[in-house]
Amino acid sequence: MKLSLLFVYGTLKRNQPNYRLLMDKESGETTFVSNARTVQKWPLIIASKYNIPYLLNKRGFGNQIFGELYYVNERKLNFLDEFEKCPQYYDRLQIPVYQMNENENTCNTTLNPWVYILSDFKESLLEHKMYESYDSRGSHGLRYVKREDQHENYSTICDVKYT
Ligand code: PCA
Repeated sequence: MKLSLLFVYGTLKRNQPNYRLLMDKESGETTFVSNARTVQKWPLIIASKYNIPYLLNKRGFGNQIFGELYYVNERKLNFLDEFEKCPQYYDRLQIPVYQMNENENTCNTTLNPWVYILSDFKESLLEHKMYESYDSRGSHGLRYVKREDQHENYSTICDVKYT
């Protein structure tokens, strides 16, 4: 069985709104590996009318991002690609991350997990506040609008991407 390593930084993290979809056995298998932090800086912003977190494909801007590493099987990866509308919306790229140990220290081991990232984004998104870690209930007050509550006929794509 082929397993892929995935770095999640947004709503798929533990205690975040879409975590149950990551863990749901119905759509495939997921195993937690460790916490992790990106080796390079990336812009992590919250945008669109639904307050969605995005990692923008502009390396060297923003912060080294904290997230979580999981092994997922092919079924789960296909499910998540569909959920994240990849590749129409997000791209899935491999980027280097440092693994973190139980004491939250970064280790020297670098891995190259997959990550959902936004390319062809509107330049104005770079003016948004950039975070180093995402929490839907953070002091920013930008509450994530659950997928069920997002209007089906409205495409967030036009909010954030050049199409
Ligand atoms: N879900 C994916 C990408 C952004 C999001 O909300 C994640 O948590 O990594």
